[in-house]
Amino acid sequence: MNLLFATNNGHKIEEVRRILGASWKIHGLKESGVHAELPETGNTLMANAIEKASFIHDRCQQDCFAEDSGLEVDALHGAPGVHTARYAGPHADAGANNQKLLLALQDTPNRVARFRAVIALWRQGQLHTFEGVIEGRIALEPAGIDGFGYDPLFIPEGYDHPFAALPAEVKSRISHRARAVQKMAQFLQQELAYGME
Ligand code: ITT
Repeated sequence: MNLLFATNNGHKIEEVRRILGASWKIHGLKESGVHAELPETGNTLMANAIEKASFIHDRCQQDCFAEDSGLEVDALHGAPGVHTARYAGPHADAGANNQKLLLALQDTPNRVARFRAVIALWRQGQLHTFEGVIEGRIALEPAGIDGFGYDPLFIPEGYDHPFAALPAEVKSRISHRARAVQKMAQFLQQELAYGME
């Protein structure tokens, strides 16, 4: 199945391809010739996912999905949440974001956090949403080189190392993104199965 993924984040595309396997053809915006800044003006991940998917759906007149994700830290009352990408400033890179997070938690024994992803899918004129969550905690210092964003700091529940230091296969199976994508894939597979009856 071919799917247009309304994102400019190459790491997300790579991960979704790994999660879904070769029978799904995931096309990012740039490789589809769509050069667009995606609007993200909402106050929730859901609102932003819908805004991004709808923006590309309107513009390209074709089925597509978008994903908005964020890190929620209990000791920071759910921050950075919807501001996760820009936690240390509008053009902050992952290193600056990670440093700011470590600083914010430096005197805090409570390291509990979770990643949440919301997918909005436009399919045959209808909007569908899917959510995935992974519980975990924030490490005391960064480790590992895989992944992106906060992966050097986020230790998923049941593991002793952050995503960036775990095999990519683990993240593809249990991450917030994996859980949301698996729900979307199940929905599309069911839809295809009904369509073939
Ligand atoms: P698009 O809007 O183009 O999809 P983006 O990077 O701006 O790309 P988001 O607005 O959803 O995406 O920002 C989510 C941020 O949350 C992302 O930039 C990372 O900093 C962080 N993040 C999300 N998922 C992550 C993951 O699996 N591992 C590490 N950090 C993650």
